[in-house]
Amino acid sequence: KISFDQYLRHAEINAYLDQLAQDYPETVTVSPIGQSYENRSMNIIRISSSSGPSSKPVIFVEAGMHAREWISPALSLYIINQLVENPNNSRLLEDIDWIVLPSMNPDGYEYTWDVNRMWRKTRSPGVECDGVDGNRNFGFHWMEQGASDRECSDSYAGKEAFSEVEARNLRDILAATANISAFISLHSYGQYLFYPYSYDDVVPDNWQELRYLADLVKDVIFAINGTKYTTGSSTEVLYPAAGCSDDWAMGGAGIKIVYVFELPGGGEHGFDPPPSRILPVCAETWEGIKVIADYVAQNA
Ligand code: 0X9
Ligand code: ZN
Repeated sequence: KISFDQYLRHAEINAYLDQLAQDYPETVTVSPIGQSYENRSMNIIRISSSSGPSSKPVIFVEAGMHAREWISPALSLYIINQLVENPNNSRLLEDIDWIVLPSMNPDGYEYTWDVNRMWRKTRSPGVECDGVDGNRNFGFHWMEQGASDRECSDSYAGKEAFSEVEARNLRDILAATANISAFISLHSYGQYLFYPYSYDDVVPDNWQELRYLADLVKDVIFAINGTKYTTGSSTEVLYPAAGCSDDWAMGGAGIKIVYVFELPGGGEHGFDPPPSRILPVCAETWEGIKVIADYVAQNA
């Protein structure tokens, strides 16, 4: 049984997914999308009320891109837990299939447990410094702005677009999955809800829809505990950053509803909210995620 009073190691995350696949074989499928640089298995969980093929719209959730942002995988597990183990949420499976990738950067994540709590990047070796910022490595307007060509930078974009196997694994599963209506990337921290694009000061054709829905999410989250989110394209409200997975999801994979959550911070460095904060942050954000789900169910 999962409890949200502690953060889990990569192996424990995968063990939880496997447990669910065993306990709920009619709704849950767990499959590897590939391995990390250090050969850890990157698993997705598909949650669907229709076993076998389905033509429902899919919501795809990606977590753990940045190793130190521990609240991100934690929230992805909470989403899975709510969808699979809370019967009150069965309506969320009526019109939607869910796919969650809880551990986008397993090597970096384990490194934050064992060696350096503030590690952000992947762990592929470099000459001067190791690792690439996965969220600068995607091949849509790669390296144009807000990314670094210096190995030792925390926003090092890599030698080339998709140099990182983890980014290629996500790219390939997005391409291989039909009917993805929404893509949600979970990060921390800052209480932002971004929609694309982040490579430059441009917005997609449907920016008004994205803005409207972002503001609904923001209001619902605020109503719970007064947590204030800022909404907008990340270029306009934070900074430009080319090569992010959300820009790829929209510009490369053609997904129309795309968001990045920058979850609330905590702890000494902002990236380490104490375990007692896991549950409140997950619970309030889940209310926002459900707003996106209802919108997708009605409009996809
Ligand atoms: O810099 C990033 O990759 C993200 N911030 S974080 O503190 N989690 O590292 C912001 C991403 C930029 N915005 C979008 N991808 N939309
Ligand atoms: Zn991040």
